[in-house]
Amino acid sequence: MAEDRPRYKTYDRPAGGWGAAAATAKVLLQQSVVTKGSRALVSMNQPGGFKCPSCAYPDSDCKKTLDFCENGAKALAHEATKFRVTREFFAQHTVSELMAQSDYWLEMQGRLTEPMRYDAATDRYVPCDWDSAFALIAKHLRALDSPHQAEFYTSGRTPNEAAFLYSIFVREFGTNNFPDCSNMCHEPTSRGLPHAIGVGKGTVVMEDFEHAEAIFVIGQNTGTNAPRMMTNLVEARKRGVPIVVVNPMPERALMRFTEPQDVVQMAIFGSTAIASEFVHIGIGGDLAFLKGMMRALFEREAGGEEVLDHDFIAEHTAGLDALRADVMGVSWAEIVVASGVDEGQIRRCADIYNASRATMICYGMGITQHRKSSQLVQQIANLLLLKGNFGKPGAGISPIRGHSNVQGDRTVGIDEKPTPAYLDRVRDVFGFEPPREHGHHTVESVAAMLDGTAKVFIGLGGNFVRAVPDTERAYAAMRGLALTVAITTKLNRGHVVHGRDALILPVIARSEEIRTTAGEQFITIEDSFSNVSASRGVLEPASPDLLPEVEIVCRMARATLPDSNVRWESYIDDYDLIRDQIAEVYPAIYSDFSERIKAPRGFHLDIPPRRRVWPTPNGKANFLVLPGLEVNPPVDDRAMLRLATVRSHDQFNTTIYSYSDRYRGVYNDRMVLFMNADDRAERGLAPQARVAVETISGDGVSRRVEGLTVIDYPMPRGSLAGYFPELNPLLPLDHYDPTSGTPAAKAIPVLVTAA
Ligand SMILES: Nc1nc2c(c(=O)[nH]1)N[C@H]1C(S)=C(S)[C@@H](COP(=O)(O)OP(=O)(O)OC[C@H]3O[C@@H](n4cnc5c(=O)[nH]c(N)nc54)[C@H](O)[C@@H]3O)O[C@H]1N2
Ligand SMILES: Nc1nc2c(c(=O)[nH]1)N[C@H]1C(S)=C(S)[C@@H](COP(=O)(O)OP(=O)(O)OC[C@H]3O[C@@H](n4cnc5c(=O)[nH]c(N)nc54)[C@H](O)[C@@H]3O)O[C@H]1N2
Ligand SMILES: [Mo]
Repeated sequence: MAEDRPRYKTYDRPAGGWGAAAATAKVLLQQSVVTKGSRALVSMNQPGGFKCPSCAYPDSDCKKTLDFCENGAKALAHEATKFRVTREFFAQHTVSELMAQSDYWLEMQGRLTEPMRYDAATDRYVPCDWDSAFALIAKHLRALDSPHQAEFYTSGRTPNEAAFLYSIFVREFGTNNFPDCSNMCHEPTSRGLPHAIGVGKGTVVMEDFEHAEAIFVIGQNTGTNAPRMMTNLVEARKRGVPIVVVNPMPERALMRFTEPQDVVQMAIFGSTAIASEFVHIGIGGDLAFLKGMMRALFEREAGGEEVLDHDFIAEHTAGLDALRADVMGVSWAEIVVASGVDEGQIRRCADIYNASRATMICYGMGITQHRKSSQLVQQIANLLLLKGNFGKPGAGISPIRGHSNVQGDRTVGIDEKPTPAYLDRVRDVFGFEPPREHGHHTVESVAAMLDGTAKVFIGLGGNFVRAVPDTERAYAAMRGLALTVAITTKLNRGHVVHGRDALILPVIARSEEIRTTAGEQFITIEDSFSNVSASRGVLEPASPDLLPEVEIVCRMARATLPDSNVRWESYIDDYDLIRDQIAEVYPAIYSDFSERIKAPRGFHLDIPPRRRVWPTPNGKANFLVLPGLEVNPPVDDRAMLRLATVRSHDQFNTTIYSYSDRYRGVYNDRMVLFMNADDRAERGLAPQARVAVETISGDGVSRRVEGLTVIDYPMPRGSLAGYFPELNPLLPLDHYDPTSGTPAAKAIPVLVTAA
């Protein structure tokens, strides 16, 4: 069909608007859930309803009757889909056949319906009752020589209640091996920021948008990955607030946007220009850009102007002199080369920052996925501290998280490096001695599988094997395991790349009701702005044989730890009892959890820097130095290009909704490479040439992806972009930020050659 042919064409309309409305209608139709889906959307992100399963952006606090975006609607439609993966489906397809299918095809088969076990004799998944599934898990776990031979992954859609119990189960079992999707995502925020301001979370709340006088959006594709934030940006622009966008890709929604919920703007085909300043940064150029801005401020101070907040600095901070010496030690010429941005523009951005009495800096994966990401996050904090941009309305740091509960999972115990104080609480509350040695993060867990130490993998949500780096090695790693368990809603690669024994355990999804013998239960999540709120599904579960994640965790624990004194059975029925335990383990932030959660919009977890209290060892906010201008090791090859692996507008991480990426003008193709036309021509490549990409790495492993089409795109020279997860085979496992363990998925050194 001509419709399905790849097409590449500039998208010159504003993002959002009628295009978004049409896409919402289309996906409901495609999943055959127009009535059911529309009914569910009315309850999404409303008090008494359920939380969007897509991103972690908070609900609007104004009384919107509809509070969802195009991409939330896609997530919901794919969850509420009428299609089902049944035992007949598995009887019809061997696992080898399923392996040959695309990620898109696997996703489109629909919701999983009953527990299944891999049968090697027939190379098929066969039905398996829940009790036998838990018995199989227990058998494998109890057979290990050491609890550290098992890896317990969590993906960020898991609610607080299930994540908390999982962390208790795994610690009672005896390990801190908690590889987590956060390890690939905002871990640099969690590990880097505490040294600067004492917490590893953002410090802004929704109302800060109303008071901000300048907003920076760095390395984040807002219109696609946190679309509800566009409402805040549109409102800010209408108030005349300058918005500085720093990105190697001129993302459409950050240039021009039509608010789909603004009736007037929709009717008159109006739109709002978002970026008042677009900084076309080279990949990895952010450190130099931030230092350039700080240098401009220091120069003005040296010239006699008062631009820094001296009272704030004197009372609340330490380390300014060392920072100034470091920043003044790099020349403008070096800054311009390393950032790819001219001096005039950096100074202009510094002027915008200087003129604002309250600045917010929001950032995403463009900051966190480099080799020195944790320290790069600290440089953002430096810039904010210079003008006292913490603890006042409209100001602060705002990591825009990914998964809807990725932040909450970490708060309630999913942490491979738990603090001694937390472990003492667990011991006192639950009466067992938790392991003290640190466990594996995601990259370490893959390494442990490769070297044969790890034998069992349990995935609470997610699609681990497709999300991690080094696809081929990751597949080999999974296949070497004795048991893999996928606790999931939809079919994905992690089910077909599996261990010798394998289980698929299907769960009740976010939009669906949870009923237990004690009545209807709700779960809770924590959003990007640290609000904790309740989520109650409204739809009938996709199948009668699904279990809630809480029950799966409890029954896994009960089967594995028959002598446990933890009251697993009671938690299955009554989720308030779980919240009471969370309150006991975290009295400082979660006291009275069961009561406070009754407020229609939940409650906010205390973030001390909002009160200008800094839980750091010296009790101050610290200016921290990262010498030099590079966040990725230099590569001695003049033909090298830096590749960022990014999301399209039509995917949720490894879930592919369609092959198109409307705002970047790509239709029916994901095997593309966004490239500067001069970089292309320099390599003797014709427009839309077919190319191969190869990673430059010193480890002797060949990493190559073929069959990509080059698209001339406004990328800075030397910077390339392409899609995750198709390009994960190019990302070496050891190419990560050592402080956080986060793979440098935005900065893969590669060569591009004709195919
Ligand atoms: N619809 C939808 N929503 C999602 C997701 C999804 O897949 N689909 N995923 C969720 C998850 S888990 C996450 S973590 C978030 C991710 O949301 P984002 O943080 O927006 O993630 P990416 O799409 O990976 O791209 C980040 C942006 O960084 C830019 N970039 C690349 N390299 C650099 C650099 O060196 N410097 C700068 N300044 N920018 C750079 C890219 O051009 C891109 O615009 O979204 C969440 N929300
Ligand atoms: N190259 C490269 N790699 C990356 C990234 C990148 O930008 N570039 N981004 C990284 C980031 S930020 C992240 S967060 C990770 C994502 O890694 P993951 O979180 O592991 O991956 P997802 O694709 O979000 O997982 C999708 C699967 O989750 C299951 N699922 C959906 N809803 C539910 C639910 O309610 N409960 C349960 N139990 N299961 C559910 C479904 O079966 C679905 O197939 O990928 C990382 N990998
Ligand atoms: Mo993420």
